[in-house]
Amino acid sequence: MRNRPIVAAAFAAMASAAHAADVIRDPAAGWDYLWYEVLVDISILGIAFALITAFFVIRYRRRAENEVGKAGRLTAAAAVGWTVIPMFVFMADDFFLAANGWQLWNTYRQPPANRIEIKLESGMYSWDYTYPNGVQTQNVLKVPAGKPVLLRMTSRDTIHSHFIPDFRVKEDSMPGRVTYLWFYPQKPGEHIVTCAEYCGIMHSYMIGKVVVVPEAEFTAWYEQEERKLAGGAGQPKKAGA
Ligand SMILES: [Cu+2]
Repeated sequence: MRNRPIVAAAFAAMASAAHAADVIRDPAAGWDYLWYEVLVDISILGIAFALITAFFVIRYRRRAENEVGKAGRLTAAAAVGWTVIPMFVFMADDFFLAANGWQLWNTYRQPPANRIEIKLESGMYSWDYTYPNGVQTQNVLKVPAGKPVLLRMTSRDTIHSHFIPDFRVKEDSMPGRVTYLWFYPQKPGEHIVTCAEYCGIMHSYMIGKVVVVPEAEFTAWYEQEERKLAGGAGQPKKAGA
């Protein structure tokens, strides 16, 4: 059945992280855990009900060609019991999962204070990012490892949905509204970005990537791009003069 110590430890960690603002907890682990929990629970319930059904099918099978069954009558108490007890078994598990999902969602909606904030404007068909220093990139979101990243998102045309499967985050971006998502890249690597809301005929080509690089490499790139931006087209001449 379930591994209770792991369950208890996971939720204790979530609860304590919610109170300690300086501790960054990766929500992705929490979503993975809940998904695993749902799979385990529906498997246990599914197997239990399949076994009970199989037992009844065998136990009450027709034994002779001309056998006619007779319906037994349940007492009122038995009828209520057969209805209420299985219902509570289901509902207890539903409430358990819903409560933990609610708690994790509320924790997730309070992004860490030391985040880097990047603006995203989505449009048919690209992801356009703007960094705090004004540097812009398209379809490539370069971020430093070890720092939470928050995207403030809007759209210039229709509804898109910025989905980064590896970080377990997905949020709609839409015209006239600012939405957000955040994730916590912890080590260098590349992660696919895809649009998860049908937005037009090129929807399936609306792909990008999150490129996570070491912090020093990110800072060097970031400052270099900032200098390019400040210098504009005239910069090489100035540098050579
Ligand atoms: Cu789209």
